[in-house]
Amino acid sequence: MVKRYKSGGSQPVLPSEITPESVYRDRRRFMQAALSVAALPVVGFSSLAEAAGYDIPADLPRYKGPDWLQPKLAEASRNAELSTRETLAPYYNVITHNNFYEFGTDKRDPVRNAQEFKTDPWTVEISGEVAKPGNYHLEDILAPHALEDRVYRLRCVEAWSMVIPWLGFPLADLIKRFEPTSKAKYVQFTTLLDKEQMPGQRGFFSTIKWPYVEGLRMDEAMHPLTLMAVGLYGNALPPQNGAPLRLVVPWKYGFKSIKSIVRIHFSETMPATSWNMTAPDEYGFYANVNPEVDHPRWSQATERRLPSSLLTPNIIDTLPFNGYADQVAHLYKGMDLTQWF
Ligand SMILES: Nc1nc2c(c(=O)[nH]1)N[C@H]1C(S)=C(S)[C@@H](COP(=O)(O)O)O[C@H]1N2
Ligand SMILES: [Mo]
Repeated sequence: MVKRYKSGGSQPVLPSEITPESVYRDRRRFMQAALSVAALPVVGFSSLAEAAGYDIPADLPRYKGPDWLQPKLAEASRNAELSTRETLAPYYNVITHNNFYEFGTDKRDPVRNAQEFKTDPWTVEISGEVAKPGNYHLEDILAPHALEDRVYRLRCVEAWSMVIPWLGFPLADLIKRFEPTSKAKYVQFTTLLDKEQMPGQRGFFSTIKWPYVEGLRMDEAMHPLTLMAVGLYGNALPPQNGAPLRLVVPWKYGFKSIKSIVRIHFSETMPATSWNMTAPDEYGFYANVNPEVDHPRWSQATERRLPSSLLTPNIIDTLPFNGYADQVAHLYKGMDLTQWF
Protein backbone atom coordinates (compact mmCIF):
# COMPACT_ATOMS: atom_id res chain seq x y z
CA MET A 1 0.00 0.00 0.00
CA VAL A 2 1.34 3.38 -1.00
CA LYS A 3 0.00 6.34 0.92
CA ARG A 4 0.70 10.00 1.49
CA TYR A 5 3.13 10.58 4.33
CA LYS A 6 0.63 12.70 6.22
CA SER A 7 -1.75 9.87 6.89
CA GLY A 8 0.01 7.83 9.48
CA GLY A 9 3.16 6.07 10.51
CA SER A 10 5.79 7.64 12.69
CA GLN A 11 5.21 11.28 13.43
CA PRO A 12 8.32 13.43 13.41
CA VAL A 13 9.18 14.59 16.91
CA LEU A 14 9.17 18.34 17.41
CA PRO A 15 12.76 19.47 17.79
CA SER A 16 11.71 21.62 20.73
CA GLU A 17 10.88 18.39 22.54
CA ILE A 18 14.29 16.82 22.11
CA THR A 19 16.73 19.54 21.17
CA PRO A 20 19.00 20.78 23.94
CA GLU A 21 20.03 24.43 24.11
CA SER A 22 23.52 23.69 22.73
CA VAL A 23 22.05 22.31 19.53
CA TYR A 24 20.05 25.49 19.02
CA ARG A 25 23.25 27.46 19.37
CA ASP A 26 24.93 25.10 16.89
CA ARG A 27 22.02 25.56 14.55
CA ARG A 28 22.42 29.31 14.63
CA ARG A 29 26.08 28.90 13.75
CA PHE A 30 25.10 26.54 10.96
CA MET A 31 22.75 29.12 9.49
CA GLN A 32 25.35 31.86 9.70
CA ALA A 33 27.80 29.62 7.84
CA ALA A 34 25.19 28.51 5.32
CA LEU A 35 23.91 32.00 4.58
CA SER A 36 27.40 33.31 4.03
CA VAL A 37 27.73 30.87 1.12
CA ALA A 38 26.86 32.67 -2.10
CA ALA A 39 25.36 29.56 -3.69
CA LEU A 40 22.41 29.11 -1.38
CA PRO A 41 20.05 31.00 -3.71
CA VAL A 42 21.00 28.45 -6.38
CA VAL A 43 20.17 25.64 -4.01
CA GLY A 44 16.93 27.38 -3.20
CA PHE A 45 14.26 26.84 -0.64
CA SER A 46 11.04 24.95 -0.97
CA SER A 47 7.73 24.66 0.80
CA LEU A 48 7.22 21.07 -0.29
CA ALA A 49 8.24 19.80 3.11
CA GLU A 50 5.18 21.33 4.69
CA ALA A 51 3.06 19.81 1.99
CA ALA A 52 4.41 16.39 2.88
CA GLY A 53 3.74 16.95 6.57
CA TYR A 54 7.35 17.06 7.71
CA ASP A 55 8.48 19.11 10.61
CA ILE A 56 11.41 21.17 9.33
CA PRO A 57 12.39 24.06 11.61
CA ALA A 58 12.01 27.42 9.87
CA ASP A 59 15.63 28.34 10.53
CA LEU A 60 17.04 25.42 8.55
CA PRO A 61 17.48 25.39 4.75
CA ARG A 62 15.35 23.20 2.51
CA TYR A 63 16.97 21.98 -0.66
CA LYS A 64 14.80 22.59 -3.67
CA GLY A 65 16.68 20.92 -6.52
CA PRO A 66 16.14 21.70 -10.22
CA ASP A 67 12.80 22.88 -11.60
CA TRP A 68 12.19 19.64 -13.46
CA LEU A 69 12.33 17.70 -10.18
CA GLN A 70 9.56 19.74 -8.50
CA PRO A 71 6.50 17.83 -9.80
CA LYS A 72 8.13 14.53 -8.90
CA LEU A 73 8.86 15.65 -5.35
CA ALA A 74 5.36 17.04 -4.96
CA GLU A 75 3.72 13.83 -6.19
CA ALA A 76 5.78 11.43 -4.08
CA SER A 77 3.69 8.98 -2.10
CA ARG A 78 4.53 7.17 1.08
CA ASN A 79 5.37 3.47 0.94
CA ALA A 80 4.10 2.53 4.39
CA GLU A 81 4.72 -1.19 3.93
CA LEU A 82 8.48 -0.73 3.49
CA SER A 83 8.81 2.10 6.04
CA THR A 84 9.80 1.76 9.67
CA ARG A 85 7.53 3.48 12.19
CA GLU A 86 10.42 4.42 14.47
CA THR A 87 10.96 8.07 15.40
CA LEU A 88 12.69 10.05 12.67
CA ALA A 89 16.09 11.59 13.26
CA PRO A 90 15.50 15.36 13.43
CA TYR A 91 16.15 17.08 10.10
CA TYR A 92 18.97 18.98 11.76
CA ASN A 93 20.91 15.79 12.48
CA VAL A 94 20.26 14.33 9.03
CA ILE A 95 21.73 17.34 7.21
CA THR A 96 24.61 18.19 9.58
CA HIS A 97 26.01 14.81 10.69
CA ASN A 98 27.38 13.26 7.51
CA ASN A 99 30.02 10.99 6.07
CA PHE A 100 31.07 12.28 2.66
CA TYR A 101 34.86 12.13 2.59
CA GLU A 102 35.03 14.06 -0.69
CA PHE A 103 34.11 17.10 1.41
CA GLY A 104 36.25 16.25 4.44
CA THR A 105 36.45 13.61 7.14
CA ASP A 106 34.79 15.47 10.03
CA LYS A 107 31.04 14.89 10.45
CA ARG A 108 30.48 18.63 10.01
CA ASP A 109 32.74 19.00 6.95
CA PRO A 110 30.15 17.97 4.34
CA VAL A 111 27.57 20.57 5.45
CA ARG A 112 30.30 23.20 5.66
CA ASN A 113 31.97 22.42 2.33
CA ALA A 114 29.27 21.09 0.01
CA GLN A 115 26.80 24.00 -0.21
CA GLU A 116 28.20 25.23 -3.54
CA PHE A 117 28.39 21.77 -5.08
CA LYS A 118 26.82 21.85 -8.59
CA THR A 119 24.31 19.06 -9.04
CA ASP A 120 22.39 20.25 -12.11
CA PRO A 121 22.89 19.53 -14.98
CA TRP A 122 24.08 16.03 -14.07
CA THR A 123 25.02 13.14 -16.36
CA VAL A 124 25.03 9.46 -15.48
CA GLU A 125 26.95 6.94 -17.56
CA ILE A 126 25.43 3.47 -17.93
CA SER A 127 28.10 1.02 -19.06
CA GLY A 128 29.30 -2.56 -19.29
CA GLU A 129 27.02 -5.58 -19.72
CA VAL A 130 23.83 -3.76 -20.81
CA ALA A 131 21.88 -3.51 -24.05
CA LYS A 132 21.47 0.26 -23.71
CA PRO A 133 24.74 1.81 -22.55
CA GLY A 134 25.25 5.56 -22.86
CA ASN A 135 25.48 8.92 -21.17
CA TYR A 136 22.12 10.08 -19.89
CA HIS A 137 20.92 13.34 -18.37
CA LEU A 138 19.63 12.76 -14.86
CA GLU A 139 16.29 14.22 -15.91
CA ASP A 140 15.95 11.48 -18.56
CA ILE A 141 17.10 8.80 -16.13
CA LEU A 142 14.39 9.82 -13.68
CA ALA A 143 11.62 10.56 -16.20
CA PRO A 144 9.61 7.32 -15.99
CA HIS A 145 10.00 6.82 -12.23
CA ALA A 146 7.48 7.98 -9.63
CA LEU A 147 9.02 8.80 -6.27
CA GLU A 148 8.17 7.02 -3.05
CA ASP A 149 8.66 8.28 0.46
CA ARG A 150 10.39 5.52 2.45
CA VAL A 151 11.54 5.69 6.05
CA TYR A 152 14.64 3.51 6.55
CA ARG A 153 17.17 2.90 9.28
CA LEU A 154 20.71 3.88 8.26
CA ARG A 155 23.39 2.05 10.29
CA CYS A 156 26.94 3.33 9.87
CA VAL A 157 29.81 0.88 10.35
CA GLU A 158 31.07 3.35 13.00
CA ALA A 159 28.16 2.20 15.22
CA TRP A 160 25.79 5.17 15.02
CA SER A 161 22.43 5.12 13.26
CA MET A 162 19.59 7.36 12.13
CA VAL A 163 16.03 6.95 10.87
CA ILE A 164 15.70 8.90 7.60
CA PRO A 165 12.70 9.57 5.33
CA TRP A 166 14.05 9.23 1.78
CA LEU A 167 12.42 10.09 -1.53
CA GLY A 168 13.42 7.66 -4.24
CA PHE A 169 12.50 4.73 -6.43
CA PRO A 170 13.60 1.08 -6.64
CA LEU A 171 16.99 0.61 -8.30
CA ALA A 172 15.48 -2.53 -9.87
CA ASP A 173 13.12 -0.40 -11.99
CA LEU A 174 16.05 1.62 -13.33
CA ILE A 175 18.18 -1.47 -14.05
CA LYS A 176 15.41 -3.18 -16.05
CA ARG A 177 15.15 -0.22 -18.43
CA PHE A 178 18.77 -0.53 -19.52
CA GLU A 179 18.47 -4.29 -20.10
CA PRO A 180 21.47 -5.97 -18.48
CA THR A 181 22.85 -8.94 -20.44
CA SER A 182 23.04 -12.46 -19.01
CA LYS A 183 26.68 -11.73 -18.11
CA ALA A 184 25.72 -8.93 -15.71
CA LYS A 185 26.34 -10.45 -12.27
CA TYR A 186 27.35 -7.29 -10.38
CA VAL A 187 26.70 -3.55 -10.47
CA GLN A 188 29.39 -0.99 -9.67
CA PHE A 189 28.61 2.64 -8.80
CA THR A 190 31.03 5.56 -9.05
CA THR A 191 30.90 8.98 -7.37
CA LEU A 192 31.90 12.16 -9.17
CA LEU A 193 35.64 12.87 -9.42
CA ASP A 194 36.12 16.64 -9.22
CA LYS A 195 39.04 18.07 -7.28
CA GLU A 196 37.85 21.62 -7.92
CA GLN A 197 34.58 21.09 -6.12
CA MET A 198 35.56 18.37 -3.67
CA PRO A 199 38.30 19.50 -1.30
CA GLY A 200 38.65 16.01 0.18
CA GLN A 201 39.88 14.71 -3.18
CA ARG A 202 42.82 17.16 -3.23
CA GLY A 203 44.93 15.98 -0.31
CA PHE A 204 48.04 13.84 -0.64
CA PHE A 205 47.25 11.98 2.56
CA SER A 206 43.76 10.82 1.72
CA THR A 207 43.14 7.19 2.67
CA ILE A 208 40.70 6.63 -0.19
CA LYS A 209 41.75 6.27 -3.82
CA TRP A 210 39.31 8.53 -5.69
CA PRO A 211 36.72 8.32 -7.08
CA TYR A 212 34.66 6.52 -4.43
CA VAL A 213 33.30 3.26 -5.82
CA GLU A 214 30.78 0.78 -4.45
CA GLY A 215 29.07 -2.34 -5.69
CA LEU A 216 26.27 -4.84 -5.25
CA ARG A 217 25.58 -8.35 -6.44
CA MET A 218 22.83 -8.29 -9.07
CA ASP A 219 20.21 -9.91 -6.79
CA GLU A 220 20.98 -7.32 -4.09
CA ALA A 221 20.66 -4.51 -6.62
CA MET A 222 17.30 -5.92 -7.79
CA HIS A 223 15.90 -6.32 -4.26
CA PRO A 224 12.78 -4.17 -3.68
CA LEU A 225 14.36 -2.46 -0.62
CA THR A 226 17.30 -1.13 -2.65
CA LEU A 227 16.55 2.51 -3.34
CA MET A 228 17.90 5.22 -5.64
CA ALA A 229 17.30 8.37 -3.62
CA VAL A 230 16.90 11.91 -4.95
CA GLY A 231 15.42 13.49 -1.84
CA LEU A 232 14.84 13.37 1.90
CA TYR A 233 12.38 14.93 4.32
CA GLY A 234 10.07 15.83 1.41
CA ASN A 235 12.67 17.92 -0.44
CA ALA A 236 15.56 17.38 -2.85
CA LEU A 237 18.71 15.75 -1.48
CA PRO A 238 21.05 18.20 0.24
CA PRO A 239 24.51 18.12 -1.37
CA GLN A 240 26.00 16.83 1.88
CA ASN A 241 23.67 13.81 1.67
CA GLY A 242 24.73 12.88 -1.86
CA ALA A 243 22.76 15.05 -4.28
CA PRO A 244 21.56 14.64 -6.91
CA LEU A 245 21.44 10.82 -6.91
CA ARG A 246 22.55 8.30 -4.29
CA LEU A 247 22.09 4.68 -3.40
CA VAL A 248 20.38 3.56 -0.17
CA VAL A 249 20.79 -0.10 0.86
CA PRO A 250 19.21 -0.22 4.33
CA TRP A 251 20.39 -3.69 5.42
CA LYS A 252 24.07 -2.89 4.77
CA TYR A 253 26.52 -0.61 6.55
CA GLY A 254 26.16 3.01 5.43
CA PHE A 255 29.33 3.07 3.34
CA LYS A 256 27.59 0.91 0.71
CA SER A 257 25.07 3.75 0.17
CA ILE A 258 27.25 5.67 -2.28
CA LYS A 259 26.56 9.36 -2.93
CA SER A 260 26.53 11.64 -5.99
CA ILE A 261 26.59 8.83 -8.55
CA VAL A 262 27.93 9.49 -12.08
CA ARG A 263 28.35 5.93 -13.34
CA ILE A 264 26.47 2.64 -13.09
CA HIS A 265 28.50 -0.22 -14.53
CA PHE A 266 27.43 -3.84 -15.05
CA SER A 267 30.05 -6.59 -14.88
CA GLU A 268 30.52 -10.33 -14.74
CA THR A 269 33.07 -10.17 -11.91
CA MET A 270 32.91 -8.67 -8.42
CA PRO A 271 33.84 -4.97 -8.70
CA ALA A 272 36.31 -3.11 -6.52
CA THR A 273 34.81 -1.09 -3.64
CA SER A 274 36.51 1.85 -1.91
CA TRP A 275 36.53 0.84 1.75
CA ASN A 276 37.44 -2.74 0.90
CA MET A 277 40.45 -1.50 -1.10
CA THR A 278 41.42 0.85 1.73
CA ALA A 279 41.21 -1.69 4.58
CA PRO A 280 40.31 -5.20 3.34
CA ASP A 281 40.52 -6.73 6.83
CA GLU A 282 37.99 -4.24 8.20
CA TYR A 283 35.47 -3.75 5.36
CA GLY A 284 34.19 -6.50 3.10
CA PHE A 285 32.27 -6.36 -0.17
CA TYR A 286 29.00 -7.52 1.42
CA ALA A 287 29.03 -5.34 4.54
CA ASN A 288 25.67 -6.62 5.77
CA VAL A 289 24.84 -5.19 9.18
CA ASN A 290 25.74 -7.99 11.56
CA PRO A 291 25.82 -7.66 15.38
CA GLU A 292 27.67 -10.97 15.61
CA VAL A 293 30.69 -9.99 13.53
CA ASP A 294 32.64 -7.25 15.24
CA HIS A 295 34.78 -4.71 13.47
CA PRO A 296 38.42 -5.54 14.34
CA ARG A 297 38.56 -2.33 16.40
CA TRP A 298 35.08 -2.16 17.99
CA SER A 299 31.92 -4.12 18.71
CA GLN A 300 28.99 -4.09 16.27
CA ALA A 301 26.55 -5.49 18.85
CA THR A 302 25.03 -2.09 19.68
CA GLU A 303 24.64 1.31 18.06
CA ARG A 304 24.16 4.94 19.08
CA ARG A 305 20.78 5.99 17.65
CA LEU A 306 20.90 9.71 16.81
CA PRO A 307 20.02 12.10 18.31
CA SER A 308 22.25 11.06 21.16
CA SER A 309 24.05 13.05 23.84
CA LEU A 310 26.28 12.38 26.80
CA LEU A 311 23.32 12.37 29.15
CA THR A 312 21.08 10.43 26.78
CA PRO A 313 23.42 8.25 24.71
CA ASN A 314 20.49 6.27 23.29
CA ILE A 315 22.38 3.00 22.82
CA ILE A 316 20.27 0.25 21.27
CA ASP A 317 20.93 -3.32 20.12
CA THR A 318 21.99 -3.70 16.50
CA LEU A 319 19.76 -6.13 14.63
CA PRO A 320 20.89 -8.71 12.03
CA PHE A 321 20.66 -7.12 8.58
CA ASN A 322 19.74 -3.88 10.37
CA GLY A 323 16.27 -5.27 11.13
CA TYR A 324 15.55 -6.29 7.52
CA ALA A 325 16.44 -10.00 7.97
CA ASP A 326 12.93 -11.21 7.06
CA GLN A 327 13.24 -9.53 3.68
CA VAL A 328 16.90 -10.17 2.80
CA ALA A 329 18.42 -13.08 4.78
CA HIS A 330 17.49 -15.52 1.99
CA LEU A 331 19.94 -13.76 -0.36
CA TYR A 332 22.82 -15.12 1.72
CA LYS A 333 21.62 -18.67 2.37
CA GLY A 334 24.55 -21.05 2.70
CA MET A 335 27.11 -18.24 2.97
CA ASP A 336 29.39 -17.98 5.97
CA LEU A 337 28.77 -14.34 6.94
CA THR A 338 31.84 -14.36 9.21
CA GLN A 339 33.95 -14.96 6.14
CA TRP A 340 31.84 -12.82 3.77
CA PHE A 341 31.61 -9.82 6.11
N1 LIG B 1 30.82 9.11 -2.29
C1 LIG B 1 30.67 8.81 -0.98
N2 LIG B 1 29.57 8.15 -0.58
C2 LIG B 1 29.39 7.85 0.73
C3 LIG B 1 30.38 8.19 1.69
C4 LIG B 1 31.53 8.90 1.24
O1 LIG B 1 32.44 9.26 2.01
N3 LIG B 1 31.63 9.20 -0.10
N4 LIG B 1 30.21 7.83 3.01
C5 LIG B 1 29.32 6.68 3.28
C6 LIG B 1 29.05 6.45 4.69
S1 LIG B 1 30.35 5.84 5.60
C7 LIG B 1 27.82 6.65 5.24
S2 LIG B 1 27.51 6.22 6.85
C8 LIG B 1 26.73 7.30 4.47
C9 LIG B 1 26.24 8.51 5.24
O2 LIG B 1 25.13 9.08 4.59
P1 LIG B 1 24.50 10.45 5.17
O3 LIG B 1 25.62 11.42 5.35
O4 LIG B 1 23.49 10.88 4.17
O5 LIG B 1 23.86 10.10 6.49
O6 LIG B 1 27.15 7.70 3.17
C10 LIG B 1 28.01 6.79 2.50
N5 LIG B 1 28.24 7.21 1.13
MO1 LIG C 1 29.43 4.99 7.51
